[in-house]
Amino acid sequence: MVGVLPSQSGTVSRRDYEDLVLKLHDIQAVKFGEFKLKSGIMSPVYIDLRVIVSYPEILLRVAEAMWDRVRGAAFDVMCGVPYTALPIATTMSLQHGTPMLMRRKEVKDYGTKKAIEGAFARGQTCLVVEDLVTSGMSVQETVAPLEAEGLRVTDVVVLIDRQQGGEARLAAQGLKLHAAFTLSFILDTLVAAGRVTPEVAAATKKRARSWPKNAVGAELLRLMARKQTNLSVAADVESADAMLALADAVGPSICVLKTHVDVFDVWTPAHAEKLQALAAKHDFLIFEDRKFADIGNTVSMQYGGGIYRIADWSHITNAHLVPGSGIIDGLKKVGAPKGRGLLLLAEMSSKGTLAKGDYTAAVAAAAEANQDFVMGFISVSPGSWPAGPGAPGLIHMTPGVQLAKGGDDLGQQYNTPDSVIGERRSDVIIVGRGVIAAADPAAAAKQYREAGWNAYLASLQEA
Ligand code: S5P
Repeated sequence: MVGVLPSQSGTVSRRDYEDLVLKLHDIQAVKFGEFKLKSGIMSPVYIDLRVIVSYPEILLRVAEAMWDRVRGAAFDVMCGVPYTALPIATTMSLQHGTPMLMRRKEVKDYGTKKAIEGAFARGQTCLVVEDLVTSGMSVQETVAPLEAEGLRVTDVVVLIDRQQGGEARLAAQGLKLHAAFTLSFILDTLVAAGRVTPEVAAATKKRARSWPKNAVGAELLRLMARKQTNLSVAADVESADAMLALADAVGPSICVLKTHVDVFDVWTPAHAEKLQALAAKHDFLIFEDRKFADIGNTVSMQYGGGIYRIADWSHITNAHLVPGSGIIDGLKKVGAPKGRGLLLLAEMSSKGTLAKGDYTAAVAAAAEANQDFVMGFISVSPGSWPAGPGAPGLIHMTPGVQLAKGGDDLGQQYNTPDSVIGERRSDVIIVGRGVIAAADPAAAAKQYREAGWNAYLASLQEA
């Protein structure tokens, strides 16, 4: 095998790791940029490892640095998380002769449902190879189909651990994380090389801790940034089939599809599967707007079971805090092991809502205390909350949005995307009839996406 990295007693030295950090910085796989939340948070380190494929020597070093970290772990096959980690896994496979598998990002079709490609036997152990771990969510999306095929997964190797809860989250599932680098190591190395000031590095480490603690919240922010949309469409249409058709039509424009599946006369696991496939195809998250409102024990049954089995397919759901914080515990018991996120209703868009003042403040406090599972709020005017818009890292999603201010005859009140995102300081607009009642919902979604995202970018510049 090619000894690409200078090594002492067969291992990669600290110097080699530092050198590799500088090379990754040279090719801008690691750079500084900003992506802010309304509450003032940003992710100043921008890591995009896709560029590595253009630098074969660096790709080889990356693969060797990761291989070095999993020395001692036992595995029969390896599976790269699509897409960025695939060339890395391939390089590791070629260098060390360990066979590789591939997970399909979109399951091919509903007929064959082949999620894992390659030759393997049930009971074999599979190493998962990923470029970056933030919260651990995308790793989990790869582990699940591997385990469904009867493979054992015990170890995960990544190039960079962003140190935002991924290691603990994976450990809770019995997975050991091996990282070539932590974000702190990268920052320390860049400071030592004079490429980043100690002040920026310190601020970066501090800010990194304000990234959403809930995995779905973190994923939503990444998704918004890569897809350039803060539009959620409320798919309040007449049937599950119509909802699926709408999801396919507006999918390219949205970050979240919001559903009320209890308004359909038929809902089957096949509908849920098709919706999940559309979410993978178009890169959006699913939000079943169930508005739970019972004691913890009851909501855990309603969320995990029944006809709808919401926790099985919906990344996000929401709840009222009327029963007290036991409702969060009850939902978390079911949702946390499945990697789900919860929004708390802090305010409502409807006329005469009782969710205001002290109630809203109590919801903000409960969300802050439960950020591992609570990813944010349904809110209307977080910018005017007396104590500020809630803990940093929590996301605001706001319904009651149309291009013109107004309402319906049942109490709904509409504000414009500019008002909701600019003045009221929310993050995501939720639009139902503005899109679905339009003659061309796909075109309307494009329009709302543009209005929402422009308002978002404009308000970040002011912040
Ligand atoms: O306060 C609220 C909270 C929610 S989640 N007001 C709302 O309107 N919603 C939901 O947002 C509501 O259930 C519906 O699905 C959507 C608004 O739809 P539209 O047609 O009025 O835009």
